[in-house]
Amino acid sequence: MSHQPLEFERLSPAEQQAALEAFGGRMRTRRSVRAFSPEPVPAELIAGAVGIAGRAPSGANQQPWRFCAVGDSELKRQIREAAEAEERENYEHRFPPEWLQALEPFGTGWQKPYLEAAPWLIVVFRIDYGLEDTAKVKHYYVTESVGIALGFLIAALHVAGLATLVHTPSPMGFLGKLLKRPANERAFALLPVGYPAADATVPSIVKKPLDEILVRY
Ligand code: IYR
Repeated sequence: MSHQPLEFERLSPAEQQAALEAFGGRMRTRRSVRAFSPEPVPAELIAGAVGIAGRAPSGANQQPWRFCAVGDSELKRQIREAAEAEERENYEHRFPPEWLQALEPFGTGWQKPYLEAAPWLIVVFRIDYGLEDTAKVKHYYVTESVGIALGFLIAALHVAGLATLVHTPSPMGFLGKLLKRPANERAFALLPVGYPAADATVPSIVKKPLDEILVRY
């Protein structure tokens, strides 16, 4: 593969500080939202955010991700129905008591009305192997790569003034079926995207302080 000179914007210390403060200030207000307004969101905003997610680094630059943006009401209804069937099983039978206890403060349950209320659902798929020229090509670091892209996506949507929730109904096999994805794509996360409902509430959580998450050597 040919190499080319790196384009790199060198910032002054003041610019570096200002950039972190601006982005940090925006990111500090990000919350996972579980109550959405049906207010529409232009498809271009979703496309713009997915374009940013696609800039994420990935193992061997294989970009092992697919983003399916679902705005169709009937498809959203089918996704909600299938997700609720799995989640009902989880909450009523599959989750061990410790897990239910960990979720209790968040007030989550098997009902997922946000899957129909939000104007968009972005379903993120991981592509475990390539199917170029019909031969299977192994992909490397798929979990890490798709996780990084998902982080970019959530940040991009937030700075664009949109609310998201990372929802992982489990198991998620129904998403590949409903969206008719090929066998090499496996659902990784499901993100309702839109504006929060006017009466949305969020749990009063705290993020760990810096000195607890950063160890300096
Ligand atoms: N995926 C389930 C349960 C759930 C799990 C965790 I970890 C959460 O932080 C929240 C929910 C659901 O969406 O209800």
